[in-house]
Amino acid sequence: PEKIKEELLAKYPTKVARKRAKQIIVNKVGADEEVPVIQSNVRTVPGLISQRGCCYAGCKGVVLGPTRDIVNITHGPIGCGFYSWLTRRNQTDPDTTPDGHNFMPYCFSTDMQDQQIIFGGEKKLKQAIQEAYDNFHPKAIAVFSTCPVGLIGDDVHTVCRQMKEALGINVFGFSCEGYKGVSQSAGHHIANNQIFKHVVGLDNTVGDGEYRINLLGEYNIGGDAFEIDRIFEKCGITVVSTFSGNSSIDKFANSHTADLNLIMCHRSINYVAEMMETKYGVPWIKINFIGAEATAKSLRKIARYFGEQKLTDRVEAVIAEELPAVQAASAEVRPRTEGKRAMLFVGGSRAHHYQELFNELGMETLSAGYEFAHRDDYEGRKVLPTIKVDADSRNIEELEIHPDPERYNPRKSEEDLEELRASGMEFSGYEGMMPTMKNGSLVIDDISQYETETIIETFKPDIFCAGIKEKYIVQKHGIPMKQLHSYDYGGPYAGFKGAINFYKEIDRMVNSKVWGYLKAPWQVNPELAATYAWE
Ligand code: CFM
Ligand code: HCA
Repeated sequence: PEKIKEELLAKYPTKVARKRAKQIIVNKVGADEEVPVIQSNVRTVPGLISQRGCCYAGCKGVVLGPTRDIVNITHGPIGCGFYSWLTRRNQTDPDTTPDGHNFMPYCFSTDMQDQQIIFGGEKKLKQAIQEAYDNFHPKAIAVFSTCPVGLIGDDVHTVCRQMKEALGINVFGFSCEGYKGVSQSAGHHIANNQIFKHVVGLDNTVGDGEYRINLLGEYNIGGDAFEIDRIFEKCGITVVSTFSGNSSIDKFANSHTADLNLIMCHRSINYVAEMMETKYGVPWIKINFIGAEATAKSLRKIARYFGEQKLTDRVEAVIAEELPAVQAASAEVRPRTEGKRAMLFVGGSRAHHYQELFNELGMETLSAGYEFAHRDDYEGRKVLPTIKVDADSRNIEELEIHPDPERYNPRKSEEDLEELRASGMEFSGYEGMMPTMKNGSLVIDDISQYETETIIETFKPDIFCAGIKEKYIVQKHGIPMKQLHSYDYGGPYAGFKGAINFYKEIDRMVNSKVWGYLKAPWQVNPELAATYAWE
């Protein structure tokens, strides 16, 4: 692997090579090994073709996009709103109750034009909020800033405050201009801050349910949250809110009344979990519902937290009921998937979580990386104190949160927590991706297209997982490509039923003969081959 690393860097100019060398890491794990440091959450080198998106995408598209009953208005040129409209396949319940709303089928934008760029866009934004209110009478309206908003200096927060007063509904804005921060990750943080400031805590009603949890960082792509909800319901676990798959604003408002936060995608939502713990005393644990074994493990962890035999028994019964179908499906495909090799390059958590599902298929992950995650997602949260804060991260507001004078209520006593910790339960912890990967595997942060093609040519993996921009490049190398963002047209892949879906899909893909027949025209007719010379 060290040689491949050298090869990856060889064609870069010295300065670029030096930077990329810190982001392309040969993994080291073992009893007396420290997981190596990987540079991440830093600017992409201009000119490298990155997989990344922008801050606006992380805020509007990822965190708030799946909430059905907020009118989410993109303040900016129409393309930003249009591209972030349902391309992520976040599903929702239509909510046909009398006071339910579902704005998912709509794309709201101020459709900013030259006129606004020159004279300012606040007036048009105000009109858009009024128009949305008149037409839909929503419970809440949120405004998302795109790059030009910050450049021309529109004050979306003042506009929102004025319209909140005028309309008497919750109206709040996000300064999530695309260029803020180095990737989508900045947008997650901004989204977390504003939703915590403007929504969480507004409704103090404690609802029914003995075991009340929030599921944080699950966005219901391809129906994943539906499958997880099905399992929770069977177990008798009450989901107070999901951030933000299949969500509604009322659920966010009430989320601080839950007794435990479960973090699925650590990267996108750890801020809400931390703030909720500080202000309201709700502890959080990391769970993962990608992979049948991981699902069973996560359910047991939840049962252990609540510490009641009744729940433990029920969870065990559900696992016993669900696992046989999963095991039958994996036994069916495993002779055909065993020993195959995968590569995973996805945003900030799936490159880690999906290794579980590949393990269940007997497949090894040769190389993996995140688009925009931070060192804690790679090396574990224990490195948090050593992460350097640079100008780009300082750019994102860090809210100062204090215990709520009335509502702070630690859910477990210090002794209970100690006892749980002693039994192996980790609170506020995430071990990260690298400690779970093999020694010698290549971990690459913010991979470029050049690096993608080079590792494909070198390793010829049996499957490559990434996003839409990578899909056809990979396929042209004759390698099957699975989108782990949108799931292509498939899913759910979470939970028990999801695992079965995934096994079947990967079996179909890695055993399809079509890729072996694929030859580019210049491979069949050498006279079409040409080499460009530019030196
Ligand atoms: Fe979390 Fe996500 Fe992901 Fe993410 Fe994303 Fe996504 Fe992703 Mo695309 S919140 S980090 S910003 S798990 S949209 S549902 S698939 S890159 S790995
Ligand atoms: C985003 C959304 C995205 C893009 C996926 C892709 C998603 O980052 O803005 O590149 O295919 O999951 O839809 O990550």
